[in-house]
Amino acid sequence: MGYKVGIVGATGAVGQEFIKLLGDRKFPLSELKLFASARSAGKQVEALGQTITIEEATETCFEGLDFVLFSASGTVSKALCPAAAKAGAVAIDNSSAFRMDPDVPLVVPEINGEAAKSHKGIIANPNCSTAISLMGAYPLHKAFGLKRMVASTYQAVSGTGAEAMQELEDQLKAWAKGEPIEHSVYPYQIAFNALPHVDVFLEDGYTKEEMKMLNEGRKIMSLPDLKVSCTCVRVPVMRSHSISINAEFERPVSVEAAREAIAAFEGVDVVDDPANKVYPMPLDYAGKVNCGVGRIRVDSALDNGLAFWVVGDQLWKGAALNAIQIAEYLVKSK
Ligand code: 2RA
Repeated sequence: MGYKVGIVGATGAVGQEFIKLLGDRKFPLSELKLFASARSAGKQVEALGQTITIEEATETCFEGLDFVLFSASGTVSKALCPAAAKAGAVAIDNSSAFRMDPDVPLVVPEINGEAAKSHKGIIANPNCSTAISLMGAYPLHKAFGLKRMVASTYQAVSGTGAEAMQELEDQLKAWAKGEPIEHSVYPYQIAFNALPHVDVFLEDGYTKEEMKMLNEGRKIMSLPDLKVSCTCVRVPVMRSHSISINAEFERPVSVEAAREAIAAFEGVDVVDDPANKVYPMPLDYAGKVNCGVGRIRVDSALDNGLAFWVVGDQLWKGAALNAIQIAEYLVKSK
């Protein structure tokens, strides 16, 4: 049996990865429809061996579809996910629009896949740095009982989209030619820099991105009392996010038991032999399905503490792959 799938935001960085991954993973497709803004409507693109005309995403374009994968703005998702659900499709939304809605499951399939089955037409995909972080933190929670996390992210420009990826490339080329480096996507030049500013600042000094780690982490892991303090930093990396985590647990920890717990968890690899310079790095994880965890060590600054480093492809596990894995989970559950 094949499924009719629509993609809203088909021309964006994540939208392009949706198309690639549906093909690479041989998702059982009977029809693929591509939707974008009016500006892109009418363009023809080659996708999965067929020429597809991009349609404008409207409230009436979802009839007959089984799944609609969204990676557009929160405004677009708020307007169109309900319409997709009303048309009988399952809307899997990569924006933050519905993540904290009590009626919308927020899902990382390896962690709380079952929650996807309780959907009422919309399923939320977590924020990229949250999904990647939890691929390291959750197996350790299962082993030792997670109480508190301090996380520092090193986020790739792909998290901002294709325009930011292009800007970083242009800045590096300008530098190589000795030309002036211009910037427009971020408040400052990103090449050779690090910006402690991802998303909007809130009154308490944290950013919305930093609060996602707390709020989404609590919902996905069903840990309402989990404490998280996060600092999100944009770095001149093209595609994969990295996160440094210091975590405190209920029960005594050991590096050996931590490595075993992570190795036993689906979707994440232990990459941890620092004496031989073996640890996960963003360049190694671009285009990888799994996330990698390394630099695992006892954190003596905490009771039952572990420090570790998680790396994952922001466009894949941080966005497009996780959404498609949710659809795969529902298909397998039928
Ligand atoms: C970012 N988490 O990295 C946001 C969106 N992917 O910019």
